[in-house]
Amino acid sequence: MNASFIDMSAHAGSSLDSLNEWVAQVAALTRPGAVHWCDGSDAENDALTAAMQADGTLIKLNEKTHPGCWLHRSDPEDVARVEHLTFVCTTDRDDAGPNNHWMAPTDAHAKMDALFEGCMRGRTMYVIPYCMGPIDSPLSRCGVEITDSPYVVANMRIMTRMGAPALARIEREGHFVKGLHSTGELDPDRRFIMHFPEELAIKSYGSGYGGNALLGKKCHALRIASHQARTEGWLAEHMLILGLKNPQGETHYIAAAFPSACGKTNLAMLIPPEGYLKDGWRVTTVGDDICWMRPGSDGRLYAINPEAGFFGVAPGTSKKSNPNALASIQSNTIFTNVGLTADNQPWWEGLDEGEPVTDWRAEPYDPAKRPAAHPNSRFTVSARQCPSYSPESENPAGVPISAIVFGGRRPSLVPLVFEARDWTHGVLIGAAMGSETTAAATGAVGVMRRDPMAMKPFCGYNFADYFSHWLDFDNGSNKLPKVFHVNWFRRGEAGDFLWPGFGENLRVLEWMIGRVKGTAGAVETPIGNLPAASELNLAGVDLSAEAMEKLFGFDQTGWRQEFASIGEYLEEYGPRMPQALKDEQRRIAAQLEG
Ligand code: OXD
Ligand code: MN
Repeated sequence: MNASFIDMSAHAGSSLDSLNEWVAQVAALTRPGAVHWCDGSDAENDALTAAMQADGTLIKLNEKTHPGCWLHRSDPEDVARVEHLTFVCTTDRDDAGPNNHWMAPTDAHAKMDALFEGCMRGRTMYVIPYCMGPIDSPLSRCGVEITDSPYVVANMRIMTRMGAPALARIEREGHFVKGLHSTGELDPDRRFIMHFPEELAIKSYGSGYGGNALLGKKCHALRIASHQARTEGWLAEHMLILGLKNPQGETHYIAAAFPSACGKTNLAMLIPPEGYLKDGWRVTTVGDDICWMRPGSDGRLYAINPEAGFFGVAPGTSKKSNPNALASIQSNTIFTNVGLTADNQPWWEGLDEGEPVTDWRAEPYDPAKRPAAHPNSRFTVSARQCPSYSPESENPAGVPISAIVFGGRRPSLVPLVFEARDWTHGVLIGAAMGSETTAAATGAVGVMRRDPMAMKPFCGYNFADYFSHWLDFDNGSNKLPKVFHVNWFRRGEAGDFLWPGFGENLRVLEWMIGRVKGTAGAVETPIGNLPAASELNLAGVDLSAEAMEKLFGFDQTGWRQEFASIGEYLEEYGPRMPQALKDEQRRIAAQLEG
């Protein structure tokens, strides 16, 4: 081992003892050639990127059009999250619940340690201290990821507050989430993502893909944090956070949960339609993927975005769908698995300009063979580069949430928007969420599945307990947000999308804030409150009669079947499922019979 890389003395004798001890244990197991403690500095990043450029891990993009941008091509078999290889390892299997793959912690440790044994020989082991959330926020939590991937280091530097300030906080607090990662051989048969919520620990082997390897993100900020949040009385959610400023100058914050690759980044960065812009409406972005929230002293829920960057899906990002994202990724961005133009610019399907000549597998572009960009190709960029970035992202107190929105890809049945009658009904709406699967995880795309609160791949414990935890927030003293459900993806008979989406979604947000303030009307139905036709501003939107009927109508027969299926789904969780949720389902199912 190259001792010159090891600077343990700097951390000796302090409350970092447990960190030093763990690092030493991991080094003894994995046998790296060198150990490097990451400080997050520019100099460190420059040295790492230069080394990655030299060995081909990173390819420099056109410096004139995309200064500071890089392309990384992953192993073709390692392009997405692997839900079938992701485990929650609790002592009692029921604590992980039917929503998770489970393995006994001792078995999981033995399996992983056998994989990690000697796996970093000849490689550098990086120790990455990071903070999820503003460095001085009581809502934030710290972790340390040990990895042998410099690509992971470079991405973690963008996605988290990484380096010296995080290490100082860990030293103060004396505790942190332990994440151990190795890319291993990138062999899908030797790939596992294991979570040990009771130990606040993660072990990930065999993948370099973001959701499997950037352990601060899905593994820590959702799976481990959801467990921590339950024990500490807060919520860790798969939600964007946006600020909506109205012409009166009031800003309302909205948190919205959609499954992976269903438009969270687009909604978080929405640019209002022309008329709304003129009137003074603005959207600011606090987060695009993860939201940690807890009740403040006034009983409202206050939210932070634990992340510092965006790991967004590239395909489909365009001037029409998301001009703010496009502007964000013109510089200092790591692109993963996109195509290239002749002059070395990144290219993906849906981009307004340019032509691909090389595809994501470094082969000449041939549309008959494969798309230029992998459908789950990504950009990693600092949130501060986004034109709609909200300085409130750094507020240690978080932002007060006025509305929570649930939504999924539902080609049929589900109208454009409806509002929950109360919190319990809102929790049921979240629990019953369904959506078509996307390329963000390996497996078939376009298959309908229940994805409660968009947390199916991310909840670190039994969904039945998770729903109970949500219900507990309604304790008589909290002033909880209003809850809504949206569906931007309703299709007509011809298969076309009926709602224009993107910037036009502001019209729906406007109605929600009207409901929060008590100024907008609604029609009551068994499934919730729908906007009265006159209450949603549709001026300038050209909707067919079919679209009007499907987007704003309520199909009682279809919903009767849907509620029967929701009832069956809740039953799958057995006696742990909270009675209040089952009662709510039965009450609405009975109304639908009428
Ligand atoms: C993501 C995902 O990368 O949900 O955010 O897969
Ligand atoms: Mn996500």
